[in-house]
Amino acid sequence: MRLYVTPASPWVRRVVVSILELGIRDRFQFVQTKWPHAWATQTVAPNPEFWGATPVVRIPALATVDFTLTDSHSICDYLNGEFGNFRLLPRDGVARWRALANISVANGIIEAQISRRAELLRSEHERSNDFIGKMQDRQLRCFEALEKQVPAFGAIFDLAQITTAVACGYEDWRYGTDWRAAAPKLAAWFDAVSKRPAMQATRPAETPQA
Ligand SMILES: N[C@@H](CCC(=O)N[C@@H](CS)C(=O)NCC(=O)O)C(=O)O
Repeated sequence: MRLYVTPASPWVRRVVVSILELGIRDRFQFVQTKWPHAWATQTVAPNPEFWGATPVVRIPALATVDFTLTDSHSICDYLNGEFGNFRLLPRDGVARWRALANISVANGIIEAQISRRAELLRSEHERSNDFIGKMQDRQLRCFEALEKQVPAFGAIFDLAQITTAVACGYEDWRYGTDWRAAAPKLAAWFDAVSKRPAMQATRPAETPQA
């Protein structure tokens, strides 16, 4: 299976951490994609093979022999069901809905982080500081909400924890450490889980330019 990736993407990171945590790295060929900064506002063609693999042209995308999954949610669902015996996310029941509640908040952070990044890549005269402020406010509210959930985090580094850790890691890397004052328990938890080999192996780095 071919997984299209870049080292900067938090959406890619939640998939790759899931793969490493499940111990199934050898089943995947990682295909690096390159992106010019113009991706934020223009249609760009990172790689002809990738363009052919998905009409969405976003990463991550996973091409299997039978089908292509074109977002991190469906890929994580596939990994969890096909290879994880539902270890990353319970198949059903209240534990599933509780996990999805945290996942949706952590996803809200990542969506805001990436929207803000795209806005910051616009030229200064096009950029909306109101929009950037709105995304920052959302990120902070969501970090504060996850802070309240930390005491209930379980022993398994599941998809809710993986997605939360990826949101924390992207924030530290791209936007700095202000969130830590608003969410000190979350920050301490993140520092502990960051030592896991899967987190160490996927530390964010700038996307190669096309
Ligand atoms: N909801 C999607 C979001 C994927 C996404 O936005 N990926 C970004 C990189 S972090 C991307 O490929 N952006 C390129 C573009 O929008 O043209 C997922 O969960 O995979």
